[in-house]
Amino acid sequence: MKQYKRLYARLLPLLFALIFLLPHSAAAGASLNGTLMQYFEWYMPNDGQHWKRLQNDSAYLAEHGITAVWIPPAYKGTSQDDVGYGAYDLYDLGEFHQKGTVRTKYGTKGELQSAINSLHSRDINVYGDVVINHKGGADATEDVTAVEVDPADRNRVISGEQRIKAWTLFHFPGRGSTYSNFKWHWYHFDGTDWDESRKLNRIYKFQGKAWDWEVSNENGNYDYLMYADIDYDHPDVAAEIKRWGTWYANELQLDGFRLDAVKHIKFSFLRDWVHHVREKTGKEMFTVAEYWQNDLGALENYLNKTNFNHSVFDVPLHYQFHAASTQGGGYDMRKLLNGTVVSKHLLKAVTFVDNHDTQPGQSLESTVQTWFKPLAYAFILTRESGYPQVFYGDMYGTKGASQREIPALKHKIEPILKARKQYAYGVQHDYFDHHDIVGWTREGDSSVANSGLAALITDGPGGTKRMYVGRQNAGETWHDITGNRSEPVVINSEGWGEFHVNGGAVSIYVQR
Ligand SMILES: [Ca+2]
Ligand SMILES: [Ca+2]
Ligand SMILES: [Ca+2]
Repeated sequence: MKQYKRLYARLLPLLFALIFLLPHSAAAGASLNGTLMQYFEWYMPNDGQHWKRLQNDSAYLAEHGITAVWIPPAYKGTSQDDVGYGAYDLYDLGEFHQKGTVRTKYGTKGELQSAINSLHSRDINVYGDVVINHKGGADATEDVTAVEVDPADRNRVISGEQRIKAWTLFHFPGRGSTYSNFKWHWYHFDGTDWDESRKLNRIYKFQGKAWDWEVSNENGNYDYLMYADIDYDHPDVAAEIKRWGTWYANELQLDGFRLDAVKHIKFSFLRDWVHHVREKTGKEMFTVAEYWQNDLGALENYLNKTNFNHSVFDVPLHYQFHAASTQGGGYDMRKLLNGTVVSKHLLKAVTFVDNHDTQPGQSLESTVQTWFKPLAYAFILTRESGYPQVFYGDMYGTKGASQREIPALKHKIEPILKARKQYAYGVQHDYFDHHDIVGWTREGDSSVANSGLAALITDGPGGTKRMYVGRQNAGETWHDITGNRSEPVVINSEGWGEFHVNGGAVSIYVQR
């Protein structure tokens, strides 16, 4: 009875979410598995060709089961080659001559709209990146009274009041008042980290301002990250950013969002913002937040404070993959799910292997080693829980200067994407029973012909595992879709098979 109640408690929210919330669901086998792709890496060339690249790739993406893409910040940054996180003008999507350029690093607004039309025509959703913690590249400085705070404890003031010249005036001379007549002044921000008059890099808090709360409590209060930090206690600011969110969604016909740097933004505002844009657009607007902390407790607190109205990236799972890939087989593979979002909030986790911040040379560098990537992708793409994301840099390689770049792994990932699209359906059985070789199976769903699979991964030597794939698959002959093992496996009359995997590798058996 206790078991039953627990199962019921687990299934009820699942059922609710499948019916009302899940954009990527395999609900009742009626639709195919959803797969998200982060369509950029940090070192994309500043050639203005990226929106065209995306458009030209849309047929390939659809064919390989990509059902949504997260595009990089589409608005004007501090300069033409800004990746987009130094957001200058949220209303300039590559349309106005500002910061010395009309186009962004990725192209023009027209090219972006054309790419989105092409994606939509292939039923691929588009999620916009939302950079609303700060603004960079101000048009002019203003004289502001400020105090310095301790970088390690931002609640602690460590100087008297002083007059500084802060880069806080944004009047957008190239755009004027098109789309919005809002002009930004120092009083729309809480602080900055540069005094132009003394050329000093400190953390300055402006007179009369309080750091927003609740945000991450790292460094006492982690409201401040970079540039001019937007003050969400200011009602005009909150109203403007909500208005912008609706405009952004409508202007680009977006289907969802990726929220940048949320641990530095007032949680209650983010909750209200997501709610507001959904209400105004009348669309579901699937949303995933980047709360970068390897700590399930912090992520759960964020989910709670935002009423579970959007998802988070599964940062702890990324760090498990990273650990497994760097321990030369010494990692205990039974621990892969320990402390992860997907193990506890299966419908709120966007699972991923690497991204533009964890790739070599970047701020949160913790790149999963190349040999382990196919194992990690098999893990996120063929299991039932989580909304998986594929990284552009893993598919096509990264292009930084370092010798440690990620090579293009598309030939290794494609069969796993195929396994997800065609076979990863139905009841799951787990075999997390060995420190090296772990496995899982999917029984398949009658609504997806020939579906069902058996997957094994090992961080150590190869070996075999006996796993159950369902009596309905008895007598079938299954093959390893990755090509790593060539011998077929016959499913016995009880629905079991004896599956093989090579050392440090993955095998995914399906009925071909
Ligand atoms: Ca504030
Ligand atoms: Ca902030
Ligand atoms: Ca091991």
